[in-house]
Amino acid sequence: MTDRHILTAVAWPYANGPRHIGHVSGFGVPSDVFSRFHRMSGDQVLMVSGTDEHGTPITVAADAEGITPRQIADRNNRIIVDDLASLGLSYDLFTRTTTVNHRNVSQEIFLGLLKNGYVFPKTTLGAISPSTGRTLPDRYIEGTCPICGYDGARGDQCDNCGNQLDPTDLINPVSRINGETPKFVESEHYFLDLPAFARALGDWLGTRGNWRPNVLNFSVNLLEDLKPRSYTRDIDWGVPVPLDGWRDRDDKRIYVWFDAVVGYLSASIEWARRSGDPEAWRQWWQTPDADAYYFMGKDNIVFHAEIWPAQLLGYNGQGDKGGSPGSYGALNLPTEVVSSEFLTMEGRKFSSSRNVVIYVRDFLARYDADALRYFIAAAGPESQDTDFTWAEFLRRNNDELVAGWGNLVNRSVSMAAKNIGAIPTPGELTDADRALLATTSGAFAPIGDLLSRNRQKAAAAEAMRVVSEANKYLSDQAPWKLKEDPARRDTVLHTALQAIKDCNALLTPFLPHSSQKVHELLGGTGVWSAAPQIVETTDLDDGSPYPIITGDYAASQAVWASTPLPPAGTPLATPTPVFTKLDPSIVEEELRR
Ligand code: MET
Repeated sequence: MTDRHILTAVAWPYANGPRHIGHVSGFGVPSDVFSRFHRMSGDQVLMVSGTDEHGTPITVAADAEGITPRQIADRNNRIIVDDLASLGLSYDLFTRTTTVNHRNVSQEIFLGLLKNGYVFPKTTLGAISPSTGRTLPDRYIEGTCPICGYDGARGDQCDNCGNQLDPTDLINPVSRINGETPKFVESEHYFLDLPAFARALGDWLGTRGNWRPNVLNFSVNLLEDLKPRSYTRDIDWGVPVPLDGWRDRDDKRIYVWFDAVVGYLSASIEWARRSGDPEAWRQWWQTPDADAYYFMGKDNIVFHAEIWPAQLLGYNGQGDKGGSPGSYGALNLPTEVVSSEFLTMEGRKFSSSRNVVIYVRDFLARYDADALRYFIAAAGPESQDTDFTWAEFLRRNNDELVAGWGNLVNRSVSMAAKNIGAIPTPGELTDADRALLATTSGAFAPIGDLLSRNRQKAAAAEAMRVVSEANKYLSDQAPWKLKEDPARRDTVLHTALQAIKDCNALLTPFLPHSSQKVHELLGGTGVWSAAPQIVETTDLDDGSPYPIITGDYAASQAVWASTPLPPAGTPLATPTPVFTKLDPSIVEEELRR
């Protein structure tokens, strides 16, 4: 184990429905590849997230179904937990924002900001529906964006230019629920004084030169137009505002985004409380050399590169008004906001309402989790918008996983099992043998460097290049032609199996499920790469039941280095294929679906 503490902070999926493969290509697979790589390197990773359960879409869904927001959240939390665990995402804790712990931590951050003067009260105009008299949530107001002129902008954000908006900013606002023009009435709110952080945010971003350029540029541009943002909303579902006269009101809550980002901290605290050392979270949040990497799709950048850092700076007393840290003490800012771009599907934007969508669970009902993980890592939207096509998914699966990696494993282990029935005894190595082993064992450093910088596409491509070197070695040495020279045949097979062991470690962050199988095919026993577990548990404070994702990842044997095969003579069985070859007919079939 190293002393390096790495927080993997994964965006919290919104609990208004099941997640599709576009979602998991943004926050999911990249964060898991990163965490698994660092755990293999011996670093102390804490990977946290949960379902984001407050906010208006959930109240609107609840109204539509005639059930409570909590019932909607409970149902979708469970679906999302199942999906993410099935994908093998190795959260130390995947929780939810409706816990008492999360409420308390969110309120502490608000109070710390208030104490330092970064949150202030102000009366503003809030939208209500003239026909019902009810508050009209920001997202349910649509109009023309005053910044870019896009005419489908919403009251909270313009999806075209990415700027945050207030409903009163919109030109020609209308209700998306019934088309009427909203009425704006006075309403008291608290605001986060973002302009007071312009200098501190600028200084911080000025030290972030190794971020992806598009993420950094976008974040720096946000600083040009910092305005106070409403910290509270007229809504009855969310974290109560922890002030006398506000706490018990059922029409004011903290804005969903301002509690959701606090989730990274509250989940770390919940994890520590569950681990039996309630202070353990501090190692990831308060030691100066701890790192925190935040993973998300690009529509979330503003909240992670501006709002959350501002909340942290204000809580720490590091904005223009100074101040002192709240009762937790000063908290670390993000090391990096790792944002991916968008995944489209067969040339179109994902849309649940227009049925342009592939839900994670539907995908996993028909295909292996590792096949999807590999596609996302090798061909996903890492730094530009990328199209998912079934034809490309089929090609990556059949050519790279099955014919490339799977075939190397299958033919080598088959030959050793058939001829020797065990790990062979190697004789003296030739130059060709040594060259292959130098290639595979030498690949950990450069691929590790790519993974530590989240260049996962390049890392996956390089790992597959090493696999093809091993395939070439096997074809060149042709152990099947060495019947007359069993000693040399055994040396070639031993070399190939050792190369496979190295390649398997290199591919483990991408392919945790199949790497366990390959480990066993090579005569290994025990856990190679631990899988996440769903555990039915209860709220630490109020006892209500919910499922979490957690895992004993320290039980994994996988390390980021070349490790020797089991001793010669360890029995090997005839392998079953590690990957499933897909019939080209699935492309037509899926396109019809
Ligand atoms: N719920 C948000 C989304 O799905 C992410 C929140 S991250 C704190 O975009």
